[in-house]
Amino acid sequence: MGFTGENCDVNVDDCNTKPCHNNASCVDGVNSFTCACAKGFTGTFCETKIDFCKEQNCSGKGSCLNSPSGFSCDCQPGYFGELCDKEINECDSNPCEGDATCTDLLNGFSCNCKVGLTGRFCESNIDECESNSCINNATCVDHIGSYSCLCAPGYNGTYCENDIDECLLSPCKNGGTCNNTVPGYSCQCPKNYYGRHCELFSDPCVLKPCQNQSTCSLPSKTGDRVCLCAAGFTGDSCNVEIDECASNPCTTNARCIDKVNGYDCKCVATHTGTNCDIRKFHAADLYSALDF
Ligand SMILES: [Ca+2]
Ligand SMILES: [Ca+2]
Ligand SMILES: [Ca+2]
Repeated sequence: MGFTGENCDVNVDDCNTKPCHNNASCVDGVNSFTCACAKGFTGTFCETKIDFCKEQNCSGKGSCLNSPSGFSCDCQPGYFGELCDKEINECDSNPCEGDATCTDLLNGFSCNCKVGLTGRFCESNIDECESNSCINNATCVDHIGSYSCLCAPGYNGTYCENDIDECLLSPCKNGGTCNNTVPGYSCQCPKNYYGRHCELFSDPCVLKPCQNQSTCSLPSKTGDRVCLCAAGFTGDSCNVEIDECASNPCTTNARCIDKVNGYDCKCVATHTGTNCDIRKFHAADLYSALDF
């Protein structure tokens, strides 16, 4: 059996009928054959597919998949490992922002946000300025968990509720009077001073108000200029020439002629002297004196 030929010396090829299945290779024997199965198959004719998943449930967290050389587990979300026996820690990738506390969940995580932050990842800064108590045209500045007020000029305080008394810093120069206003302040300047802080001086003598070679000065605290008149003049601006004849200095019917800082007396014929008060010597007088 198993041989053929005239001398029965030719081995019959028992593989001739292709008895092996599933890509197995057939090895011819003497009146027999052997199937060398491809991976994943078994049985005399390699007719049976091996079920590697038969006793494998992937820890109950995945489904088993057969492959030619074994099995693999397709894990449910949240699990990993060859047998899906490990749970993924979703906090390992640090998904939470802003110093939040991460809690690992099955196939997920939750972020416990710090005060002032919100969102799945605590990525959103809550706008505390949406309802704020800043007043007097202040600007609200949002922070994390709080806000602050940026005051308009002239105000201070947490909510800009206070008017600043700028006068405490004596901003007005040159004797100006400070008035605290809400907001701000103002300076009431003394005479001849101007500008927001009375820092500018306007010299009234610059306009040359004093006439007739008089001297302009500012001696008084009231800021009024004074004209120091040259001899012979008077008046606030020295514009009045004094009439020295007004006091009738000339006697004996003399005519008075007013001059600057003085006068002339035009004496009648019988008199002389500055004020015509000296009677001239006259022959008639002599005769009169010698009236004997
Ligand atoms: Ca997890
Ligand atoms: Ca905020
Ligand atoms: Ca003020």
